[in-house]
Amino acid sequence: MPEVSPVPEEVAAFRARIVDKLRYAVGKDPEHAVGFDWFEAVALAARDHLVETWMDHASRTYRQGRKRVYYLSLEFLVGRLLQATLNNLGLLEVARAALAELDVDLERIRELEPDAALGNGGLGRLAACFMESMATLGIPAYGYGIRYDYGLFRQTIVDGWQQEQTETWLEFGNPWEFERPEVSYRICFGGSVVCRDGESGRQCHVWQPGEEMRAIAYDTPIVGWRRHSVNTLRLWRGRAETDLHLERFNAGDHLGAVAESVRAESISRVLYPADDTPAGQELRLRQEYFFVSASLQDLLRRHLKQRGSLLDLPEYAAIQLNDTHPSIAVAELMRLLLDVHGLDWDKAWELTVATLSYTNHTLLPEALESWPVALMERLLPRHMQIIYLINAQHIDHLRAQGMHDFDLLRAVSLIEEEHGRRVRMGNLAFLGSHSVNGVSALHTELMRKTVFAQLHRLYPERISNKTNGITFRRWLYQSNPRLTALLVDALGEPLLDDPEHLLGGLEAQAGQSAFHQHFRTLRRHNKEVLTALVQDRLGIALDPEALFDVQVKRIHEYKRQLLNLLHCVALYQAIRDEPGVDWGPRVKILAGKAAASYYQAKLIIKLANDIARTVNGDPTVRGRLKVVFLPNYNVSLAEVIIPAADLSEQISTAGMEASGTSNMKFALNGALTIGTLDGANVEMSERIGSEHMFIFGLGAQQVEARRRSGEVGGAAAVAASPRLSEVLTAIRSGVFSPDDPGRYAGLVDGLLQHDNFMVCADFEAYWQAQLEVDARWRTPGQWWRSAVLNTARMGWFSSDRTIREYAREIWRLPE
Ligand code: T68
Repeated sequence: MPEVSPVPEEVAAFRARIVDKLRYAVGKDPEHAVGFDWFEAVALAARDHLVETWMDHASRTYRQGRKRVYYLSLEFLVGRLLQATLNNLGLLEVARAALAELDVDLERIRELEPDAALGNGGLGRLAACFMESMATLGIPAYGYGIRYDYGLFRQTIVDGWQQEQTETWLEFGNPWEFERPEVSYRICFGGSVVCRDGESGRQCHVWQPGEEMRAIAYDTPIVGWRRHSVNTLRLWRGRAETDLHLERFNAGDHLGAVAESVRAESISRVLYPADDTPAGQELRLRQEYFFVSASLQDLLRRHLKQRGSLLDLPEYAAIQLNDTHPSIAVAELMRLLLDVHGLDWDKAWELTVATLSYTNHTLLPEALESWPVALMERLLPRHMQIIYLINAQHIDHLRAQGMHDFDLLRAVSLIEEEHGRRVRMGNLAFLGSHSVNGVSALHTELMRKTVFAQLHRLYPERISNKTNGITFRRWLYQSNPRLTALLVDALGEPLLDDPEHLLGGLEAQAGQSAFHQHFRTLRRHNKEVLTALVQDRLGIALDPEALFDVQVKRIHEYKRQLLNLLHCVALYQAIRDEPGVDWGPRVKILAGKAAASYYQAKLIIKLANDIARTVNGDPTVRGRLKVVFLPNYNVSLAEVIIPAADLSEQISTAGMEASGTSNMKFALNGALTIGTLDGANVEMSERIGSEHMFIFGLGAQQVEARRRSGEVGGAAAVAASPRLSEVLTAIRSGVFSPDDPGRYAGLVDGLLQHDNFMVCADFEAYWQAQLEVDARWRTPGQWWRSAVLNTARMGWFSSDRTIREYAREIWRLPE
């Protein structure tokens, strides 16, 4: 990133601070310090720079009585913080120079920081982008979540299969956080509820819990661009009320003496390794309640301290629920207002709805959370009572309006009666919030028509759309410093402060071949960096001149990595059949994790590796196609892969990807997208121009129509496409799995019988779109014009824009 040469005095001061931290906080002198010691010292030095702005911002917010945003999320996929922090502080070059004087390379130090992988995928990364944008825009905000000891598992590939290892990101400590043992709340589970006569003759409910534990706060400061403001990411850790039961220990029961402690701490032990799969585990519900209760107690305490009454809560606090994972907040906020703070039901409900809002991230039926009533009654008996009461009021209200239709009442009820009695968390979040939003225009429209159709009819104003965005600080300035330098060169330094509006200025350069040349040169450099990484990790040599065709994201059937692999095989067969044709060269790069219990997704990873081994080892291919599966996809790997991609694969079954955000990262970095009209791809094509993307396949309505018509199998599509037939025959017969020829028989037969994700149905269209990709690639003037226009037209997809929309329309913050 272009930064004016650092001022020597600043460098000297920062160097002194690093040495100081090394000596007095890490306890080493420069002669004996090893790599991680240096990382820690630099991180602590950088953190010092945050603290003043952090405190200023907090006390200004307090003094001015500003409304605060509370973003409740079970996931924050933060990644590494060193470079992001130095960048936003404007200290990156200062730190680089200071370290160089100490004979230490910043790049090497940077690599030593573990990724904070406290999230599964897009939902968690969105929360991290939002935190950065809120700090940049000066919006006072707290992110609330869980400080997991183990983040998302580390993926290794053994003999082509995914294996999961624990991710020990805290092994060497975490220099960014402040432990706050004094900020701790009691969290209860189980027991029973008794009814007593309270003052003024009102009945009050007293929850007599069966278990108690504590939540302890850990704060990480999150700095905005140009240190505009610093907000807090407050993560909770579980602790027992009593760490060690001394009598039991002294009586010789050494394990029993710490059992309570182990149980309490297990609540924040691991990130639930689910991505759109049914969670259904008691621990997960405990985690959800644990962090929601701690966060609500914390923010109510803050509000009461400042305002003295809870009656004006919605004017000073906006609570955003990131998906349904924190939706027990509806019942918990009611409980706190009713039972702890003595408000009456109607007032409590009014305040709850006015304070809460909810973002939905998926329409997949299996990902819509619901909890068995029996489990809720056992774990959260008071909450279950409150949920029944909310439901009764809601249904009574509808009946009073003349609505008696049984199907309608059943659909909008908080309790599902069909599959054993369960609490529908989506409906609870909907009813308990004044605003419900989707994350792309198409997704929001489908929300209105499908999962929330009936509730939407009852509350037509409640659903709105807030199309996702990404922070350009990380996904452009940090991950692609060369492109950033080129953009600043072309558009001037102010670009960095307002890329959302100024990037468009690049359009003027889109037709200039000299500019194309610069664009190509920097892309070539980024591809060399990725090539070196692939060589280093996998021993596979890539040609940086080849077209880099990339699909990186969680492995899921609806994201259709399988479709990409079928194209891979088709291309492989075409190269072998017609060796004289000018194929490629192309490099297919895939990366992503499968949920540990998701067999089909793991089989797809195995297939990718089987295909890679066969194709890369086949001399007749002569390097015109290479296939790479990069293990352990995470934020840091994304930062290397995305700026090196020529083609971005966004090929989900239309109607199934709520938004996607990697699609935005690729396009911003000048990759062309091959994709379906799904999620935010639709809005990208409107803004970029569909002629600068490769759009193919069935649309959401066509997918729906096909499903309704009962056309379920892939056999017809296979019969109509000799190419697809040949591909599937090869995979089925063991061409890629000679060690176990039957490995993929089930997978292929499954496709023929139930093409649930339209892989067969879309194959031919995808193949044709890929031919267009090849043709455009062979016409560099056109390719690079499209690439430049992709970058130029992505300004709107900044998470600053998204956050401004939330601030104005949902949180109602003053402008
Ligand atoms: C993603 N959802 C959407 N879910 O799939 C993606 N789910 O289209 C969208 O862009 C993104 O959210 C941001 O809006 C997820 O990432 C999960 O990670 C998840 C985690 C636990 C349970 C269910």
